[in-house]
Amino acid sequence: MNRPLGITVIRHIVDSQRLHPEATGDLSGLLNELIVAGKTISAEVNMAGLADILGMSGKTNIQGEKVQKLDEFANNTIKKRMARCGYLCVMTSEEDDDIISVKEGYEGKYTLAFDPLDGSTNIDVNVNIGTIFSVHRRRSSGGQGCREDLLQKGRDQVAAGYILYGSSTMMVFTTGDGVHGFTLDPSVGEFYLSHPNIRTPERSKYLSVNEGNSRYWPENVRSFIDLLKEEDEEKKRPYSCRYIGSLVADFHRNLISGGIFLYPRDNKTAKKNYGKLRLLYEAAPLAMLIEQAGGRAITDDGIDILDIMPESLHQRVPLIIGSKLDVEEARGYLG
Ligand code: AHM
Ligand code: MG
Repeated sequence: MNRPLGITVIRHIVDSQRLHPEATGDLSGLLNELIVAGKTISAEVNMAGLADILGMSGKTNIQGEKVQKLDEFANNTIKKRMARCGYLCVMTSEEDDDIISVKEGYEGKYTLAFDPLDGSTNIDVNVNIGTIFSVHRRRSSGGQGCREDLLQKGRDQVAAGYILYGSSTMMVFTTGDGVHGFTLDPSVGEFYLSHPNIRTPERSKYLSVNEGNSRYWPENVRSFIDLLKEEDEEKKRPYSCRYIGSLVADFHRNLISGGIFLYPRDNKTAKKNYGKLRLLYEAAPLAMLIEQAGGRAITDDGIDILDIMPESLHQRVPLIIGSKLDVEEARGYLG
């Protein structure tokens, strides 16, 4: 990549803002703060494997500070940074039970929902993890925001995206003008545009599902997944199976290469009767991204994820997301 000529994420955001003369710059400012938080988390994630070697995995690190677990670190980094960015009125995190207030005097017009470190079971084994975010415009007027500001349909998101900590760190986001991907050059500390206007293939290449749960799935889900594994020359089936167990990483691979990811409801536990994944922190932001890239996201009974009105902050939802033709086939089959 030619660095001096590369388009940085900030330049891309500012250029996009120029297309909207009515924009105040607040959304650009908010994204900029998220980028800084993402870079901070990325640096820490890259050090995670060294923690033991450097003797920092105990209770205190060499500076005498308490060492936090990586997911706590990510959560605190975003909360602290965003609470005084001046663009938000309230936040919610997958890691916190209740809404998160912003600093008094710094209230702004947007809300933020985030999963600080998705795929956290993969942290200790050096497998890709990521931060997912979702931004809405507030509904209340002035002062601190409230729960109702956060309980909005995915369809009304003004921005959504993720930062993936993988073989390289990538930021992928949309503000409703397509999906764009940026790769972090760690030697410069800048994200450069590497994947402009991502379009996901219409037909899947990969099938991503936790087959270990198959005995607990509803019968129609099980037979639909069996169908994806049957030979079909025209649809190039059976699809290859790929399942990382980090939604953000499974999603990213399928976004680029084409794929269908399913986390249906199961009858293993009462909780998972609604699926495992969370509407506000996982399903809705990824649904906005996939629709912007030409794909689809639905529940296992055929409802568009973006049309679901959330009732609670940590609501779970069965999720089928990915290439348009396969997700529409699922809708026809299951809906
Ligand atoms: P997390 O946010 O606590 O990490 O949990 C969500 C993760 C997703 O990233 C992933 O798709 C899913 O859980 C994997 O679940 P399972 O191990 O049941 O297949
Ligand atoms: Mg998660």
